[in-house]
Amino acid sequence: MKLYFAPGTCALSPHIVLRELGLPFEVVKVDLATKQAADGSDFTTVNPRGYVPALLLDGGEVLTEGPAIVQYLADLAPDKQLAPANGTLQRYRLQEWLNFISTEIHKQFSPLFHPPVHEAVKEAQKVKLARRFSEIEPLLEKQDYLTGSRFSVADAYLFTVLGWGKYVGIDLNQWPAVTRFVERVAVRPAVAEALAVEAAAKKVA
Ligand SMILES: N[C@@H](CCC(=O)N[C@@H](CS)C(=O)NCC(=O)O)C(=O)O
Repeated sequence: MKLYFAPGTCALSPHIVLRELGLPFEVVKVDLATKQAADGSDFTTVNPRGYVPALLLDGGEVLTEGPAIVQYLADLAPDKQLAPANGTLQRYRLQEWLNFISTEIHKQFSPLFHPPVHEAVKEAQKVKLARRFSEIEPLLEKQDYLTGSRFSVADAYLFTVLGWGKYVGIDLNQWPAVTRFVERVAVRPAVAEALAVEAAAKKVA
């Protein structure tokens, strides 16, 4: 499998999951400005929407959309228990979290990264995000991970988006349990590895 990614983006979530699962894969860096991939391909031929992550499967099919990719990966190695079994209420709880992170956190961050967006809009986005972090705080005071005591693909995604606070002036220290969550996830060996690979890729032009 090949994971098309750009350092520091939402593609970190499936990158972490691939490493947590110990699956064989390659990472291919994409220049999001030019849509050129480091393997020489025009990334828009891989994902016509032009955004990462995209996962090229061994059979040649391409899977896109982070929440779908991480569930596909988790189901390749069910023994690692990064997602509850399909059809169970717990699996829908996981999907509830993935959708919440995608729509209520990830996409609420997006305008903050666009310079033309008016400051007042950015401030309103930050208020929305703060409300979401305040909702998660009491849960993470009670339990280590979103779905309980076990790390899941939703935690990889939450960790990824929480990492963006520092770039847009959101100080996560206002939410101590959320901050501890980030610290707890950051030291997982697979996560540290993914972060190191992405940091190295960022330095290469
Ligand atoms: N709906 C997509 C959104 C992916 C997305 O927002 N990717 C961003 C990076 S976090 C991106 O590649 N943006 C560049 C672009 O849209 O041109 C998903 O959940 O996977």
